[in-house]
Amino acid sequence: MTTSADVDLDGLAARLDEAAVTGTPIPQLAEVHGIDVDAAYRLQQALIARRTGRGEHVVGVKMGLTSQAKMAQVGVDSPILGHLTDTTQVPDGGSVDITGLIHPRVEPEIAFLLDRPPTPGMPFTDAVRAVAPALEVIDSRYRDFTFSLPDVIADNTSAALFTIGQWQPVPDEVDNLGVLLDVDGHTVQTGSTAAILGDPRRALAAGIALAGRHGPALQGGWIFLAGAATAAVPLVPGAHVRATVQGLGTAGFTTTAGGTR
Ligand code: 0L1
Ligand code: MG
Repeated sequence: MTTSADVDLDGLAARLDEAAVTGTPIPQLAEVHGIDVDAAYRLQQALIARRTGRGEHVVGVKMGLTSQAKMAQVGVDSPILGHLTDTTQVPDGGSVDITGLIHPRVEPEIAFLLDRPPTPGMPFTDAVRAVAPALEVIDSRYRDFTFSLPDVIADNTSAALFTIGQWQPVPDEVDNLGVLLDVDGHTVQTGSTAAILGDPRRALAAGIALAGRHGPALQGGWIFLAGAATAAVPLVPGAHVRATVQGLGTAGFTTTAGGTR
């Protein structure tokens, strides 16, 4: 097996990028190429550099695998950090064509609007300007939605699409808000923000630590998607999807098999 020092990270980033662009799943990369967690974050940076080179802009970051339900669903047990870009944001109430995705799933989340570059130990209300309900669509570029920890990190933590509801003033408590995921008017998942590392503020602290170690440098005005409050559910065209977070309102979109956002 080659070591990560020998690996062509740009070449592997190109394979992951092409898988996403063409909607074609690929075999896992990490074990065969000796990619460890550190190299996987460098590979993720190379992938994002390809996309920003095409004109995408990074608008924030996302935490992944922040709940026991999600960790159990994919068999990986460590929180991870990915990038959010402008072209993957679906407006609240908008519609989005998902036919180019491979095996999309959707999950309800809570989002923070960063007020300034956060530092370790900064009080939550200094770091965060506003809070919103959110939806994330994840779509692993690997066959059968199976991967190791380095694989999923390299694949930008399966990030595909996201929607942010109306930003709200930071509430006194964010650690035990009820969360619903509705599809076509039926509640398909229920949870609590407590499922997000026990308290989504811990997800921010974990994200600050991961960003400090692996990048990117977090910026004021960026979105911080803190993680899912429930397991993710498969997403099909023609679905009306809505997340509700207690006291914060809703975020929603409709999926199509054609048309634009
Ligand atoms: O946002 C997430 O929690 C997803 C992280 C990657 C694991 C997955 O694809 O389910
Ligand atoms: Mg997520």
